Amino acid sequence: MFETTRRRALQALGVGGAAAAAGCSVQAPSTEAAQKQRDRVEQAPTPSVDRVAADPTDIPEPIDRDEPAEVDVTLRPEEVTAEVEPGVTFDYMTYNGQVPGPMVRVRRGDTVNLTFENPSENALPHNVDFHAAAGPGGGAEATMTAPGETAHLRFAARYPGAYIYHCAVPNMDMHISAGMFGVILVEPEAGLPEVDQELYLGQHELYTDGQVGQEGNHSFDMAAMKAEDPTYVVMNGEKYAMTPDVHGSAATVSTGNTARVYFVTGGPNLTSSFHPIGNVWEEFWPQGSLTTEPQTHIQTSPVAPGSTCIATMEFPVPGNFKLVDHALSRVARRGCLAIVTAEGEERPEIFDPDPREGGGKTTPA
Ligand SMILES: [Cu+2]
Repeated sequence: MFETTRRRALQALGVGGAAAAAGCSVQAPSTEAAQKQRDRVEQAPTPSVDRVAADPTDIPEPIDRDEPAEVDVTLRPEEVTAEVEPGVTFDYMTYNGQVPGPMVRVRRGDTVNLTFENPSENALPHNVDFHAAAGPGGGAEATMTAPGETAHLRFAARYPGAYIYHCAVPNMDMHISAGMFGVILVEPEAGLPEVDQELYLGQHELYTDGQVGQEGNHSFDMAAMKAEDPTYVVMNGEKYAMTPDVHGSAATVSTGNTARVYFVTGGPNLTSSFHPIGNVWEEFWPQGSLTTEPQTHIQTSPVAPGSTCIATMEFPVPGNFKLVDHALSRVARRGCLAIVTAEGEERPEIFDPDPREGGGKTTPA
């Protein structure tokens, strides 16, 4: 009965059936047509939220218990209009109004009781596929909801690591590109080593009918997505979101601190070459799997769409440390950057930017 009702609701919204599943209802315009389209962005509406960028320090407390527990989690797919950068708006799809969606934290052996509420104000059906859930679709079918519906899912967190969750409706690439991805961290039974700072960052691509920086409302561009030709590549949903000039550094730490970064590539298409400029990943857990020993002193590592990494960094000297995708045109041209600021004493024995007596730079005589 419920299945039938839901299917009817989805069909009414034009998303049921094989055509939607194949994503073939949208014709790809020619490059010239796409260019013309890109010159015609609409005037920007008033954003419905102040910011869509998740606070990288908004992470649940480390788990402090020795027994399994039932953990209640509520996810709400929220369709919001927000700025990608000043003067440029985009209609995002999010979990709980932020990109990436809220970080969920459980312990191996816990049971997750998920409530999935699709608000009636939404226009589209949504769901969630947890890579940490062992079961069909990671829960996608169980949580498939039309606006106004609520679904429930229960699953055991059986393997330790950081795992992506993401929307998996038939137009899943579009929904992920509009912002629908996040991380569930399943801590090992023994917990994780204590660190001074934890950070949560997510990279993904926005495919729009505008150019980078072109003021107005950018609409989603299906042809650009199909061609894997993004307008913006961003961390936490907005151009240079977590830098001092926008929402502030992802974090400010003290020299001597250790930070642990939970990083997810939502994609839907581009692999991140994740790198900390002026640093290395002291410890690096590929794919976010905590079953293995970490790699050490890693400079740049691929993080594929639909995957994560866990990485620690140390700050022996002060300064701004840029976390980037080392496919650097995405940083210089498309907005993919976060900064961690370290404050403390200079240590010239480690790094001395001006070692000559008297200082200054020299030019040939
Ligand atoms: Cu969705």
